[in-house]
Amino acid sequence: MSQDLAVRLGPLTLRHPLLNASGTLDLLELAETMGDEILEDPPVAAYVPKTVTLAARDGNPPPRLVETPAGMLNSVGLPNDGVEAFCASSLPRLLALRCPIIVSIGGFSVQEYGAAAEVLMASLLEAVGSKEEAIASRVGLELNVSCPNVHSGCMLIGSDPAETAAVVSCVRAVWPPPFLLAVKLTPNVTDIASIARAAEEAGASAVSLTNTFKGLVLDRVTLRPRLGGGAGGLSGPAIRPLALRCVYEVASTVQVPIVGMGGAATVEDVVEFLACGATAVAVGSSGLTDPLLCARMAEELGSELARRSLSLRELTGRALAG
Ligand code: RRO
Repeated sequence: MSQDLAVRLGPLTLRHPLLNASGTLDLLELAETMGDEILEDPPVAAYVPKTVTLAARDGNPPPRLVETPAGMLNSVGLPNDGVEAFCASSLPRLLALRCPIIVSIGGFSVQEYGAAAEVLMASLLEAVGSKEEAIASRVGLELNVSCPNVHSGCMLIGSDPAETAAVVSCVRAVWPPPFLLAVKLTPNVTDIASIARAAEEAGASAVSLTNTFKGLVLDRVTLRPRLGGGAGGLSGPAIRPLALRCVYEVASTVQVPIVGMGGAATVEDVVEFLACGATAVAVGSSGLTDPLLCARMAEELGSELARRSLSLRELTGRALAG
């Protein structure tokens, strides 16, 4: 990697633009099979753990995943042990990673997001000490207002500009600037750019997009939904052109940095997201089968930029008019 590939997401410096999408890479689990070296040299430039909620959840009934042409459909349903358990068990190990972390929180009301962010901030202040700058350069927050697999909150909040703004304002009261506050947007709306604008105006310092597209797969024998949860969220290469369009439209609308995602599986895909205005690119489904993919694509990105005689800065946003 000869080029300088470092990018900034607010106060976080990423050594290259590749990270994981929440819920598709469990670094602590990977360390159990691959050894603790993976934590000392993580394959991602920032690590985003699976979304946590204020209260523990069991998630949706199985089956939770089904393959589709060039993709997969999931209805996992946000299983997690709750934010307090996350702060007690995972957070201390994640803070020792050699890369920033972006904690993802979900919720079922505006107040729940605020309460979860407050628990996280209190734990961080206790773990790292009261030096806010020390935390701000290492830990960001992503508000998942886009999980398609629960019946209230989350995506229903993120489908409405006013509700999205209310969540951002509520969380900003306990997670103030300069802390990174990214909002993860759903593509299951008529006008994603208007949601991004609402998030930015309410104080978000980044947006990540897109979460999965709502879809349905039937069992062709029983003609019933294949997934235990019924419908689900579609991801993988099948959604890449759809996600790219969203990134392109949002990049034409907001000033805050964008984490682009949706079916990126090769360095050429990464180049496209960057050209559409993404500052960083997250890998989701493709990382499930190849957890080291981000590291490899970061290496390849250096060569790809050299081949095109472009710097990362020159590539970023190249597809946008003007
Ligand atoms: O857990 C899930 O079912 C899930 C989540 Br939180 C999300 O953000 N996106 C998705 O496709 N599935």
